[in-house]
Amino acid sequence: MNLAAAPGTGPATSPLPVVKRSRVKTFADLPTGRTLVMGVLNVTEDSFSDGGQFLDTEDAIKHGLRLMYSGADIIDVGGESTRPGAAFIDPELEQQRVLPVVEALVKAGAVVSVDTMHVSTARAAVAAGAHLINDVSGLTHEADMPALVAELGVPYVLMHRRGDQQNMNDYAQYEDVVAEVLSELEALRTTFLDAGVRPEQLIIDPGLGFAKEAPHNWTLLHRLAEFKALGHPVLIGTSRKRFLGSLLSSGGQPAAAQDRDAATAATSALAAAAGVWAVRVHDVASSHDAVKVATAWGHGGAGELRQGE
Ligand code: PMM
Repeated sequence: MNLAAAPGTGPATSPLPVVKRSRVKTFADLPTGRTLVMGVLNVTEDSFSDGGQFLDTEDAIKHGLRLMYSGADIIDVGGESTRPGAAFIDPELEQQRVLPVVEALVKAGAVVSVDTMHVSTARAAVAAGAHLINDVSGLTHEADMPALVAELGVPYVLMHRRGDQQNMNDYAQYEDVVAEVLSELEALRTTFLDAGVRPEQLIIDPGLGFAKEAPHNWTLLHRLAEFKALGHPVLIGTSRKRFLGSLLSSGGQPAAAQDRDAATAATSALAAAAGVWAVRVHDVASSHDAVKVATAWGHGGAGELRQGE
């Protein structure tokens, strides 16, 4: 397949940006002394905050490089919108969108994750150099995912969700959101371990905004320690989400998605102080600063941050 010429990835004649080859990074190269910043790169037409901006392959690669130079530790490349009500897309089209971007960013020296619910896309992205799989399906989509993760041996983000992008809001009903999300994640974890996945491969995500209303999201954020207690690294995604828009609303109108980055950075600082492994954000620079502040605060003056950390 000629990925550069694939439909939905830009005109066949448009040359891709020249990407200087850097030393290819591995997952083990990621810093360990602080919370990591994962930059969001949606190669989609309809993601709620940046849909349509980076559908063209060249624009997507350029934005990925911008995220990298802004301090992203990981670039999360997705080709299918997961916002409530989004249409399902064919994994073939998803691959046409994400694979050339994954390849180019890996070549440029980025650690790359692929945000996908599809086994075929996860497999192809890892073959193209992706270092981890970020699956928001909560295993509601493709039952073969645990077998693939066991086979590939790569890190995998296990996120909590109920239902799919078309009906998940109907399932945002909990008696005790923390207890229920934890027990549903534990059941999923068992499925992965039974399939042969090693515990060290799993990264846990409570899935903020996925079958959750604003009060659920705030309760989950308030009690991140209980997710850390599962014994895996924890990832959270608050970036520009609806619950931040409602918090910042004025005159009865939620704040626009692009006006939620300061609030996102505040959640990054608090999540870093709570010891999460990574925050997934659109505006990398502000969250990178936020994480640095939280780390320095946590050290209480004992030990300097190394350059670049
Ligand atoms: N949120 C979105 C997409 N992918 N992945 C993980 N692990 N956690 C999240 O919270 C998450 C995600 C939706 O946000 P977007 O449409 O702005 O990418």
